[in-house]
Amino acid sequence: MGQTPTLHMLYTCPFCWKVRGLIEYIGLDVEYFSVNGMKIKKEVGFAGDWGKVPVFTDENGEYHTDSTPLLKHIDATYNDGKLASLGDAERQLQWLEWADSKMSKATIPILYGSIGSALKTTVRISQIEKFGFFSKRLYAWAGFPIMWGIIARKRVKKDGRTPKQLWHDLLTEFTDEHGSKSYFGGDEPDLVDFAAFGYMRSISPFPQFNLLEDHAKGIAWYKRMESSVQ
Ligand SMILES: N[C@@H](CCC(=O)N[C@@H](CS)C(=O)NCC(=O)O)C(=O)O
Repeated sequence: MGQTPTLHMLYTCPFCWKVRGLIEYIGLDVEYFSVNGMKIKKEVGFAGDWGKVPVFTDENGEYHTDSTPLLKHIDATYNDGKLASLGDAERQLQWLEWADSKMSKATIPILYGSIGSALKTTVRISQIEKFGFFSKRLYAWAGFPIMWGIIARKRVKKDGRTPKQLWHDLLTEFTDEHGSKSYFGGDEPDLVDFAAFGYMRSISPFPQFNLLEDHAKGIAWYKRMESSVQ
């Protein structure tokens, strides 16, 4: 039997939510550890030089990293690889890459793409993540102009679309690929559904989530995913 598996995560980390969604879906008993966002490297120091979350530690104390390999590992080890074997393997691989390259890049613009949204996001993060007393205040007031100024504005400008339009285009592209089915995986979600769900779910604690909620097909799929993990 060994120990209960653990997942070290940040509450606002999209990569962590990809993995957590799958864990919830298959009903695996896992203990979640929220790390301090200012001390990630130290808090997951047990996993060598990786220095990022999520880190999954299995019942034998062995650690596994990187969200997409983790999705495959958890499905293979605890779910007989059922999700990986749904549908065409090549298509699944291609769309996992699509989610990791396209959707992953859309989260920062929607959260930090304007000074107003950056402020809302950092204040919310300082409320829901684990921080020390001083680092929490420092993060809320210093974090947002840094994120806004450096990364998000550059990305929004380069893309040319508003962060909302970018998300709507991605959700259209993704849900069109479902055809007449409820999920990317068909009648049931597969690993691609969990990857996309994780990216979208990481935005759900923030007020900007309402910009995604008016994508009818996207939000209908999201709600189906949400009920599948409850
Ligand atoms: N490719 C990795 C990315 C993980 C990642 O970048 N996690 C962020 C949090 S959202 C992190 O831990 N960053 C800390 C750092 O890069 O120092 C995955 O998919 O798991």
